[in-house]
Amino acid sequence: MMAKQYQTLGEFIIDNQADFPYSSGELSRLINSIRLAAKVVNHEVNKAGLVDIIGAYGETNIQGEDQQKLDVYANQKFIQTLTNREIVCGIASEENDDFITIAGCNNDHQNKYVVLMDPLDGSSNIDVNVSVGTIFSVYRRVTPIGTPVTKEDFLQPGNKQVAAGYIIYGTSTMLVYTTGHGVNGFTLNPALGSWYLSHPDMKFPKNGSIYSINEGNYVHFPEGVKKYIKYCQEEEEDRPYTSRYIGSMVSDIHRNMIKGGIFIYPKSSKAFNGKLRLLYECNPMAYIIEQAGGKASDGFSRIMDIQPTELHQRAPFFAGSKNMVEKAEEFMKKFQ
Ligand code: P6P
Repeated sequence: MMAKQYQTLGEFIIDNQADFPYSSGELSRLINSIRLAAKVVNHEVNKAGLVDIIGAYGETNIQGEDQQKLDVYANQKFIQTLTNREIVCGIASEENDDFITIAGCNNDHQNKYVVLMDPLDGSSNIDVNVSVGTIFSVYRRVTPIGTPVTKEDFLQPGNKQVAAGYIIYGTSTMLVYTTGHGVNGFTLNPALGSWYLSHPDMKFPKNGSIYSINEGNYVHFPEGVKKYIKYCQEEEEDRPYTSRYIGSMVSDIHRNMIKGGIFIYPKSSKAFNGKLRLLYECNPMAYIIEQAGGKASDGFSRIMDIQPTELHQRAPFFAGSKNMVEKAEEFMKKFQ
């Protein structure tokens, strides 16, 4: 029997050029550059245990977190690929204190997109062989083309994103992204170096029975979160739910998008605005989740409507199946 023929990412981009309105092909070239860098990073992630590339790099990033060598490697690869292909005019990364200006070969700043990224999210899991991910977010610049980018180009609310996606380096490597016309998932065939449309038109189940939260922080949670956790654990209706927490947000949310569920990283007495970064973790994941029919909030209002003030600011994050997020928001609004 003939093996099922899957469309490749390249074919998909050509067939869906209309997804990139007003784009002179830059956005599709941007997605192409992401997939190239992802293949290179995937190769290193998959052999991390074999070469001396794991373990702390001896530096700490702006978050005060030990930089794993793969963090640094992934950051360099994505920046290099986006820079070399003359596609973007600026990049902001979790691993860089400030944004990077890219002038283009004629030093003319003619490119119109900026990219914000977490090059290797969940990197503390690298040494224990748990899946990690890359997260990226794309905006049109808001300052005049032809001038160097400013912080204003990066401090845009998530509702202005033109594209967002993640790569999950798991049992298989997948690229999942949206350009505002739904969400599609591509699986890498490492033998061929090709990405295949394995998950067309992904939809976030409206309901689910998985809740993902680090319950080790329970005593530090707001009352509303504590009440919601107890609600998930009660023997009522379709509950108790199943608790699943990988500690790698891309993996937790990817699983929940396939099976249904809610992911919560709330504020706490230990982390007043939560831990996750608004610009390059919450917003891109929220864009994907909403495009797939799910919901993403800070427990009270839409995460993508927050007007950012700082590049590395954090936000509480409640994301996933629409009905589950709305139930959690009920508890937050009632108990704070
Ligand atoms: P905790 C990984 O470092 C990360 O940024 C997310 O991917 C993950 O969801 C979260 O932190 C885990 O944090 O405090 O539960 O270990």
